[in-house]
This record gives sequence, structure tokens and C-alpha cells, in this order.
Amino acid sequence: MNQSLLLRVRIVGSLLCLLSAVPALAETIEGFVEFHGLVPPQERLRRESDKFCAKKPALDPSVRVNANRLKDVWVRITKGAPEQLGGPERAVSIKQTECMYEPHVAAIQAGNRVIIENADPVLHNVHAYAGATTLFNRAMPGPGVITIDGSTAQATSRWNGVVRWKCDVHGWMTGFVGVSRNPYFAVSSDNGEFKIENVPPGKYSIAAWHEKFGEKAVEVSVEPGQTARVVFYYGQKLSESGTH
Ligand SMILES: [Cu+2]
Repeated sequence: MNQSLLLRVRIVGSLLCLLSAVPALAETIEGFVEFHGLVPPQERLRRESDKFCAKKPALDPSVRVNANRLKDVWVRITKGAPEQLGGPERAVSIKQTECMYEPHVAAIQAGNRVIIENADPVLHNVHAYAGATTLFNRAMPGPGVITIDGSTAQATSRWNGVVRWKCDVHGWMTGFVGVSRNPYFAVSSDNGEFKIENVPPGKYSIAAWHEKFGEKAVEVSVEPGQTARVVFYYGQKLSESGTH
């Protein structure tokens, strides 16, 4: 081997060493939520009490299954990640449209803002509960936007769980916001998939929550340079939820 080739081999070798020494700090946890067994039919909501809302038929959004995958499951790391509050620069938007909340289930990090829009020409009353405690209760008499921050963000930061939304005018209007005390969370999509990004390698407990079917939990190990895959199972029990 001549000198210049040897030098090149050494340089490439050093670069490879450098690259492999750089720690992988941000991996992804991804997966989906399966539902097995008889899917409860989506009932048509009784909305005759309000002329505007009654104009459009609407279905109960609480259980939505598409090709054996369950939508609107809040998935988040519950153990293994340090507690960390979010900032007001991040926000989730929730729209009241045709007398429904869109999205039906959302998620934030405690401390983030919640922006609530009324796109309807009717009164909605945004009444948010943590358990049985009212977090806030705001009337929105017509189209407009309100932002929930400040004292409410502080209230949610003391609390780790699901905030339930309710409209006192229209009893069928409910929605949910999962509040995490770390930045690692997601909500399952139309096809039941979720993705949690920028997770440092480590061992974690991950919990899933669905408004009708409750909680599931799995342990997952996030390895450097690898995407961790998780499946949650609801409905008829075929096998335990787990990694795959
Ligand atoms: Cu309403």
C-alpha cells in the first residue's frame, strides 16, 4: 500500500470512528392501535334540540374503527422520561364546527396553549373538566376564537391526565385533550397509526387511553439508531399489547 492510499484509509477510518461515536439522541416510537371483535356501530346523534345543529346529521365520534384500527387513542410515555413542562409557543387548535369538536381527541404538553374556535353561528359553551373539577368554562356566542393559557396552563401543568370538553348547550358535544408532563405523546390517526418523535434511547412505559375502552400499557426499549415499534390491542383479546 503506498503512502497516500494508506493516509486516505486512515482518514476514512477516523471519520467512521467519529460518526459511530456520535450518540443517536432522537429516535422514533411508532405503531398502531388494533381493534378486534365486533365494532359497535356509530349511532346517529339526536340533535333536534337546536335548529342549526339539526340541519346536518352527525354520528357519535367516540368509537371509530377503520380496517381493524382504532382512531383517537391518546398514546404517551408515562415512565422513563423526565417531567418537563411545555411552553406557550406551542398550541393545539380545536374547532367547534357543525356542533362537533374537531379534532375529537387532541393532546398537549402541560403548559402549551389551547386555541378554541367557534365556526358556528350559534352559542357553544366550552366547559372543560379535569376529573370532576372545572378547569374553565367559557361561553362562545358565535364565530370567534379564544385562547386558553396563563392560569389554566398552570392548572393543567399540575395535572397529568385527560381534560374532558363538554358543551352545556348541546349535550352530545364532547371532546378530550390529553395532557402530558413530557413532550412524548401522539393521538392515533384515521388509520389507527401513531408516531412519537425525538425520543432519546432508553426504557419507557407507554400508555394508551381510549374514552370507551380505557387504558393499556406496554414497556418499550428505544435503542440508538432504531425505530421502536409498538402495537396496542383493544376489543376481543387476541394477545397482549407489546412491541414487535
Ligand atoms: Cu354547543
